[in-house]
Amino acid sequence: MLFPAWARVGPLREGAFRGRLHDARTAVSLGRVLGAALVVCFVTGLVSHYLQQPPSWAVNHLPSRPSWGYRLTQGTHVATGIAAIPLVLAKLWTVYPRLFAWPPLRSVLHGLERLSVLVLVAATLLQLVTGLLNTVQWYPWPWNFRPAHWALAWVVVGALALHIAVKAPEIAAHWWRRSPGTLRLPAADGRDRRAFLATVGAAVGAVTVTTVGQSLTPLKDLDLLAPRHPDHGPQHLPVNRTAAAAGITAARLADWRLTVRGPRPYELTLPQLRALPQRSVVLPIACVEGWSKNAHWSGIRIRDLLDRAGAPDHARVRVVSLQQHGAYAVMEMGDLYARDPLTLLALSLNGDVLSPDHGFPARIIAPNRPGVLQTKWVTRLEVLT
Ligand SMILES: Nc1nc2c(c(=O)[nH]1)N[C@H]1C(S)=C(S)[C@@H](COP(=O)(O)O)O[C@H]1N2
Ligand SMILES: [Mo]
Repeated sequence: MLFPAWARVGPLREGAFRGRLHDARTAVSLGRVLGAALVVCFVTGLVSHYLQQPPSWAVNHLPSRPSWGYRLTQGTHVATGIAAIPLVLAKLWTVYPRLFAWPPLRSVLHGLERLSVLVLVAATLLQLVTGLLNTVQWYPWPWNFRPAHWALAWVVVGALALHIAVKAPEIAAHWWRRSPGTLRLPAADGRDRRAFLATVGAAVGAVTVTTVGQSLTPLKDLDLLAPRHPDHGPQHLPVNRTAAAAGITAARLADWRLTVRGPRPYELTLPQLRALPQRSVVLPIACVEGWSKNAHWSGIRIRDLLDRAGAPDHARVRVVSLQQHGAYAVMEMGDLYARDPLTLLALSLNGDVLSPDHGFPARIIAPNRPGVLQTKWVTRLEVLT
């Protein structure tokens, strides 16, 4: 006998878990909301990945509209990820007695199913926790966050799809409160379940309401837990990396000029840039970490700067910052962004000259673009053909 009866002790005992909420109906009620949150989080994560790091063939096809697109998708990504944390904890509480199912292994197929659940639980917990820590820019692990978050996302959806497929009959049987053919549940059970689900709903509501204001600005006054508050920062806009943190010093700005490389290269000083036709736009900074806010920007259209350099219509642009180290010192944008009339080399923010922390003397602001690509302290544009 593979699993002798005497080994059936502690939580492995028959009837060790008597709670009536550890049942399939509760698991399905929670699972479908959790599943929806994870799918929305996954899809918005894909959007973020491709906007930030497109494969080379896609660079010139990334849409620069709607201008608020990334603000919406990334705000949703972070909000659904945060909401999924209490949901996943409640779901695990509901089903954990199954960890002690007897016998532990019924067949090879049963073993594989248990293994897939282990992968699903481990990957989901790791993904949600590291994602949450990323929103506060805390990386207490040795690997690079972004590629790991990307790879793990596929593990989570793959394991989730398998889980839903394996459980499809059970999900279908418990989808409705009273499935045809099943016994009517005792009233007390229904009441307990409603109380439990209401508590989980309250927890989801609490974490959402206290964080979503970082991006959904009408709720900004309730934003008690998010790392950034939309109103806190110079010129009424939060700052992710300060000039000091990026190594931008007064000495390095002393003889600043904008260099444009292309078929007809040129250089412009700040007074010369200010003398060019200025445009004003309202566009958000939408940080990948979940905060976002609209602001008024003015400066010179990138397309005007490119035309002056004799750039062909389909040219991409490389934007180089004065910042010397770090992933955001250099960025590229495709032609749809570069040609969009809203894309500026901004010199001013909310009516004043850019503050040092917002990228003085010049920064990029473009529609539907992850914050990480809104390069600050721009020193050079390179036409790429
Ligand atoms: N050169 C450079 N530009 C940068 C960054 C940076 O670290 N270095 N951070 C980016 C990030 S992550 C965001 S969200 C925006 C924030 O712009 P803000 O600080 O003006 O709000 O700037 C982007 N531009
Ligand atoms: Mo950001």
